[in-house]
Amino acid sequence: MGYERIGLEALRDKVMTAQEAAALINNGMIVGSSGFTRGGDTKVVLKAFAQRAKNEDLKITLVTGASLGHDTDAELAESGALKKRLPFQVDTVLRKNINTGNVLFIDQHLGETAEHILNGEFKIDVAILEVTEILEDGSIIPTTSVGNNVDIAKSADKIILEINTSIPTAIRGIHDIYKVEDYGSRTAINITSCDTKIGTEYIKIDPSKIAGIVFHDIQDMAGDIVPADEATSAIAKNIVTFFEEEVEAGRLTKELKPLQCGIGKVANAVLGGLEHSNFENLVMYSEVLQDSTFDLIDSGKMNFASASSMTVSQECYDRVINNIEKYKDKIVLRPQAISNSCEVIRRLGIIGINTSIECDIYGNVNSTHVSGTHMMNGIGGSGDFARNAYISIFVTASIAKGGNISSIVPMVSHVDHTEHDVDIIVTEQGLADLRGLAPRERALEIIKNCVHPDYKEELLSYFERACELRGGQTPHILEEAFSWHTRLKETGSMKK
Ligand code: 0RQ
Repeated sequence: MGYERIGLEALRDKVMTAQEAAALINNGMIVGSSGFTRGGDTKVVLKAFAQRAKNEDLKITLVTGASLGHDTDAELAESGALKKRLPFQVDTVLRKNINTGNVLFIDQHLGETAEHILNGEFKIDVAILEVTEILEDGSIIPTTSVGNNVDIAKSADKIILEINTSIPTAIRGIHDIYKVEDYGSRTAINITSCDTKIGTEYIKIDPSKIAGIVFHDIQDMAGDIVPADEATSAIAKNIVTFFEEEVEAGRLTKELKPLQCGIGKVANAVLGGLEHSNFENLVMYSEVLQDSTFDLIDSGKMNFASASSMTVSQECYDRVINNIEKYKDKIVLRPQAISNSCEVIRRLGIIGINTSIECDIYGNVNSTHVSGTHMMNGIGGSGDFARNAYISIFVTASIAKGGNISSIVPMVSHVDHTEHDVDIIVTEQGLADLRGLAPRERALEIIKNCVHPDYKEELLSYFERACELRGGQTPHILEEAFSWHTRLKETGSMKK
């Protein structure tokens, strides 16, 4: 049944069922699990715990790398097993529970969670980690993500390992495990290009902490690939044109700079747009590898991609996992404390492309809260990259919900990324280059280039009246600033 994957033979009597492993988790515990946007999530123990919680009064705090697949978050939320969840999620059932206040949610920069674990805010009681094998000294090899596994394992009192036999042990060598030292003895994270490796192929853990080993052969849940539509294709085209102009102006070369791209249909369309462009020898320093990354690698456009996880369609998953040797010198998976390290992002000079729910006339961006109150997914790594990128780009369709919502509003109803961190805003209407512009100039650039025609006149009128009536560095009419959101609430549309 895969016992040869347990190199440290003394551990073989720790093999148990998912139900037996779930029984090691007690009410009130802080549980850390592997998993980052579906990649490398634990697949059986948390689900068994959700089943247990249907009949027992059990609530845990769950810390992961990012979101989980296989409806695990939904099952935990539905059975009432979650007291608190961090640092990211994308599940509709969990989202509902967060927004009704049933589950408390900490929306956290993904690059910072490890710090919060290590400084003791979230001392992990039980870690559950997916691995491909346990080596002779008890070290472990992660699967399709690294996430916060290193720090979760270090903090945990007990460790449960899920050995996923569907993943070939040949995946060993794809990870670069580096542990940031404690403050006081911390040195530079010496990554000077996307393909620099500074660590080991395995995560070193204390084998005496291993309390249970569970086998399964369940693949990662496949990512949904939403094909590019008119709006996302136009956004991608606007970005490619911008890159071409930057090359012409001598600020970028045909290799561009290391790319970071958020997840979702816009991100995939943007990277897809590069496949048919003149850019070459591209590299990526991001947090998630998506289908478009592997398409760029296979077409010879991209030389190397670094991230913390891979989240791809079934077709792409099979292509990569069954040909893992082919990709070993083209990709690396790192702990998210490294993939999202501000120090490394700033050093490499990254072009960060992330998505907003709405942005305002000055370039403040809301990526997380619908109408200022309701959580969508979370900030994810977008803040780690936006704040430190060489060029920070935010993309959004200019309208949502059939045109009843303008994604460009007088004032954002929640701020994730301030105007100080946002260089470029792109919609299907056009691109606003905000570099070197003061707030009053930024407003005109955004209104001129990005706003949907249905909302342009009213937004310009708002800005002009704000300048005239109130003035200031960043003119606003505060009693009117959220009138578009209140109109949406009252009438179902932001339109007058
Ligand atoms: O709702 O699904 O009900 O139709 O928001 O919007 O246009 O499908 O776009 O899937 O790329 O998601 C910002 C949420 C965009 C995502 C966000 C509604 C819209 C739709 C989704 P429906 P789209 P996407 C990498 C970096 C933050 C984290 C991040 C996200 C739904 O990209 O979570 O970037 N990003 N992390 O109708 C109300 C508006 C709206 C709106 C769109 N203004 N008001 N609803 N929608 N605009 C990932 C990690 O770090 C792991």
